[in-house]
Amino acid sequence: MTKPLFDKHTNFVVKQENPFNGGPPPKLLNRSHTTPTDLFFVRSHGDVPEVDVNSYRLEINGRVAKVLSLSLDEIKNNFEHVTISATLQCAGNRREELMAVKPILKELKWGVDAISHAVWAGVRLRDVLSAAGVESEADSHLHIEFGGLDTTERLNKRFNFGGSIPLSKGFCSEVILAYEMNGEPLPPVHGFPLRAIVPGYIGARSVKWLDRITIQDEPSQNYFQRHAYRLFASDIDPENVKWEEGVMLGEMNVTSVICSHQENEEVDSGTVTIQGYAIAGGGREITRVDVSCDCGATWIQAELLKDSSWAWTLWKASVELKPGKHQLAVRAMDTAINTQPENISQVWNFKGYMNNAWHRVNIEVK
Ligand SMILES: Nc1nc2c(c(=O)[nH]1)N[C@H]1C(S)=C(S)[C@@H](COP(=O)(O)O)O[C@H]1N2
Ligand SMILES: [Mo]
Repeated sequence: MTKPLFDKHTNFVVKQENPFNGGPPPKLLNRSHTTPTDLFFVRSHGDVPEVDVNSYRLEINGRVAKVLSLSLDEIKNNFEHVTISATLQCAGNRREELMAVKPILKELKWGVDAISHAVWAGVRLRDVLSAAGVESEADSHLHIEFGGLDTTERLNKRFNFGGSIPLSKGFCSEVILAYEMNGEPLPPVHGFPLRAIVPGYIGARSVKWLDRITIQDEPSQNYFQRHAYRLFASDIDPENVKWEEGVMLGEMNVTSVICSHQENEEVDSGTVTIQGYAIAGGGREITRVDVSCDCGATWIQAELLKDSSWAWTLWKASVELKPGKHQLAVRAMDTAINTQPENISQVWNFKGYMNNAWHRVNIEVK
């Protein structure tokens, strides 16, 4: 087997080469709380831009008292260095299950692998914004637009990737501009030299190859804010869609996934250990993970391996299983007692986002 591009692990599953997209095999995904960088999933809408760090500048403009243009060294030297342990999840994670219900066109078929965890280091976004004279209280109604150096084509136009978050979120201490990932400089495929990390939000807002921050009255006009990454009802399709009516996605929802077993896997009877991950959006924490071995008729509580609020919770449960077919299922609950819908039909939408139905895996015990 040839090694995938961008220094990825030999077992990294490439979903698309141009632009490069892929993720880790589920069984390797929850082997450690922090995903090794060479297994960390990649979601890119355009080619990885080549950046000359000597001429690189981050521009901060729009509704600021002082426009800034910062080199990477200025970012590193002028602001406090901070680290945050945070999980990134794409809004398209688990789209494959939605596609099995009804086709979804022109979107990547993510299994449970569009999620990973890393320790990021950089500077707080709010420190940089404060240097530009942005005020958290007076400006709390504004939005922060992030622009990337990569380009992509949609609706016959070529443009840079971008998106935005409310200014109130941008002033939270967990939101950083990262130049390190797992103790190393940010690799090219993950956004070198600088990216936004917006924990608790869909991955799309953690803009890679970041070179522009614009403070503005409204959310970004970028395609990836105004068309893509909006959630529509199940009766909406590409023919009848009114783009402005979808919900612009921000915070993630609560979800949980089985990583230890794959569909139709055969296992030996006796003690079976089921493992996976769970994550709550918006900084809420996972309070409980329930596992069923009988299609959801009865449940047992999984053991939780806890970490910080911006991280996923890995979990495990051991069960005694007799020979025969079993449907494993998992559902999680967060601190706001949000839980997951039972059926995939309750969450189907034509862009294939935010699938958090109970995750089910059929196995055969021998
Ligand atoms: N500039 C830029 N930033 C981007 C993207 C992109 O295509 N271009 N993809 C976004 C999406 S949809 C996700 S889920 C995350 C994935 O981050 P990763 O590739 O480091 O896993 O990056 C986000 N940031
Ligand atoms: Mo994404």
